[in-house]
Amino acid sequence: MHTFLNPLHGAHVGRHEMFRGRLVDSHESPARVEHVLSEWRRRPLGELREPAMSDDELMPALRAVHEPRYLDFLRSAWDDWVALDPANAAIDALPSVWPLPNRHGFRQDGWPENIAARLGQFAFDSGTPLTAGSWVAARAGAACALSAAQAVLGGDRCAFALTRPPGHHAGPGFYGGYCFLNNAAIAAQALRDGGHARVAVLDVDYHHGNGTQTVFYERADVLTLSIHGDPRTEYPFFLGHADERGAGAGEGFNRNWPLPRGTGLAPWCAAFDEALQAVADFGATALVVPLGLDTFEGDPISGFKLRSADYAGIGAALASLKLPTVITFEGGYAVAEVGINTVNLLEGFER
Ligand code: Q9C
Ligand code: ZN
Repeated sequence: MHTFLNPLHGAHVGRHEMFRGRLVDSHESPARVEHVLSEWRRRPLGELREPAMSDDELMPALRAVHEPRYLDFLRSAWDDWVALDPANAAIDALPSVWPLPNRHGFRQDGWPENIAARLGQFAFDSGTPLTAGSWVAARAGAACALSAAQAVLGGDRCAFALTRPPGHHAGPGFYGGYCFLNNAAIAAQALRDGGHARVAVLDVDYHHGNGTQTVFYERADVLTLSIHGDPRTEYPFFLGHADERGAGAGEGFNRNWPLPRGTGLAPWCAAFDEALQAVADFGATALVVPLGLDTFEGDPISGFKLRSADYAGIGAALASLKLPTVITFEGGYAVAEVGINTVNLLEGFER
C-alpha cells in the first residue's frame, strides 16, 4: 500500500478556534501528520509519495464535488480577509455572523461582499480557522486523495492519502469541522469517473461525515455510511441521525449509525459489521474509508473507547471486503497515539 503524503500540509496552521464562547488553541495541528509519519517510518508499508498536480488535472476533480463559487471563495478568502484590515494578517479568519434559512436576511441571490459575512455564508461553524496557507494545503491534500484514487484505478489494492486539513465535514458549498475540501468525496467521485459503477464510502471518524453525506445524498451510485457519536449530543449536531436514508434517486443509499458517548469496542463493532454487510449488499466495486482516529479512548475531544490494538482488527475487517480501497486521513487528536493507531489499522489491512 502506497502512502500519498501532502508535502504542503504544514502551510495550514490554525491558531485558534471558537469553542463555547472562548477562543481556544486549535486541536487540528501539523503534529498529527508528523506523528503518523514517524510511526510509518518505524513500520513502513509500501512507498511514500508526495504528489504534485497541475490545476488542469486537479480542478475538474474538485469541481466534480464542490460548487465553483465555493472554490472561488476558498482561493481568495485569505487575501480578502487581509484586505479588510491589514492587521488581520496576524489573526485567523473565523466567521461571526450567519444567514439562517427562512429567517431574516437569508436569500439565494444578492450575497454580501464583505469577507466577514462571506465567511458565514460558507462556514457552518466558528471552529475552523482559515489561515494564509489553508487553500494551498487543502488543494495539495485533495491532490493526494486524487492520486490515491488514481493508484487504485491503476490496479493497486489500497492507497492511503495522508493529509491535513481533513475533509469529511466539507460539503458542496460549505466548510467546517477543520475541513475545507472533501478528500474522501473527491476520491470516491474519481473512482466513479474512472469506471467503478458503485462506490461505497464507509466513514469511521468519531464525527458524522456530514459533508460526504450531503455531496452524495441524492445519488444511488455512491453509498455513504457513517458510524459516529450521536448528533443529539455530539458535533456536528445538525446531521447524522439514523433516519437520514438519502433522497430522490439516492433514497436508501445513505445510512448512519449514531452511537452514544462512551461506546466501546463491542457495540462499535456491531454497527461496523452492519456497515460492512451494507457495502457487500450494495455490490460496491470500490471502497473509500474516511479514517478518523478520534474513536480512540484517549482522544481529547471525543467520546468512544477504542484501544490501540483494536485498529488492526478494523483494518483487517475492511480488507475482508476485498475491494480496491482508498483510505483518507481525517480526525484524531491524541497526537502521539494517532500515529500508532493509524499504522496499526494500515498493517491490519495489509495482513
Ligand atoms: N474544542 C474532525 O474530526 N469541535 N473534525 C471541537 C473542541 C469540532 C472534528 C471542539 C470537531 C471537529 C475531522
Ligand atoms: Zn472527527
